[in-house]
Amino acid sequence: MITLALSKGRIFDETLPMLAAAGVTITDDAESSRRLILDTSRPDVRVVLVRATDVPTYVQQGGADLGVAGLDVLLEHDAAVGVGGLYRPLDLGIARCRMSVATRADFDYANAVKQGSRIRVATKYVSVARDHFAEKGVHVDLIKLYGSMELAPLTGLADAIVDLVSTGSTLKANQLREVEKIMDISARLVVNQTALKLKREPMRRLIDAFAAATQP
Ligand code: PRT
Ligand code: MG
Repeated sequence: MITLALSKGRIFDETLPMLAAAGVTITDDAESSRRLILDTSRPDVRVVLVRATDVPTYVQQGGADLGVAGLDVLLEHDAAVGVGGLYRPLDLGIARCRMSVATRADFDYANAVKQGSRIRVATKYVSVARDHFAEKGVHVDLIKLYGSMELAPLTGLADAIVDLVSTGSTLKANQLREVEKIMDISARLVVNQTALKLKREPMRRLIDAFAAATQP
C-alpha cells in the first residue's frame, strides 16, 4: 500500500489532475464525506487528508509515504524540526503564489529600512521572515500569528506582515500594499526515504508519473 498525504482545498484540487494523469482517481467523494482516508481506483494507493502544515510531519514520520505541501509549509517545518528522513524531489508547479512583505499605504517601508528603524512584522512564517530580514540587515521584531495577518497593521499590532499573495485581492480589500517579494512559492512532492527504499518500484512509478504531469 502507498499512502499519499494531501490537504483539503487548493492542494487537493490541484493534485487531483496530476494523480489522474498517473492513472489514480479518487473513488470517495472527499468534499461530502467526512472520511479522512480515501480509496482510489488503484487498490495499492490511498490518500489521507491532513492539515496543510501536518503534511511534512506525516511523511517524515512514516504516517504517509509521500505528500504534497507548499514550499512555505516545508521551509517552516525544516526550520522547526529539520529535514531528516524527507526527500523533496519535485516542484509540482501547482498552488503557486509568492511570499511578500505588505504594509499599510501610509507606512513608508523603504524609508524605515533606509533609516535602520526596528520594524514590527506579524507573520505565520517566522523562520522565512527572520532569514529574509537578517539577510537584508533589517532589524525586526517578529510577532507570530496563526492567521488573519492582514489585521495586524490595521490594528496597530504590527507595521508590516509577511504573507502569501496570489491575486493580491486580499491585501487590496484590507487597504494593504505589497512592498517586497521574498520568494516564489509552489507545492512540492515530499517523499519518506525509508518508504522509497522498501517500496522502490511502485513509489518510483508514482513519482515519475507526477514528474511527467508537472506544470513547467
Ligand atoms: O486554510 P488552512 O488553515 O486549513 O491551511 P492552509 O491555509 O495552510 O491551507 P490552504 O489550502 O489555504 O493553502 C495550502 C497551500 O496553498 C499553502 O501552503 C500555499 O503553499 C498555497 N497557496 C497558494 C496559498 C495561496 N496560494 C494563497 N493565496 N495559500 C494561501 N493563500 C492565502 C493567503 O495566505 C492570503 O490569505 O490567500 C490569501 C491571498 O490570496 P489573494 O489571491 O487574495 O492574493
Ligand atoms: Mg488557508
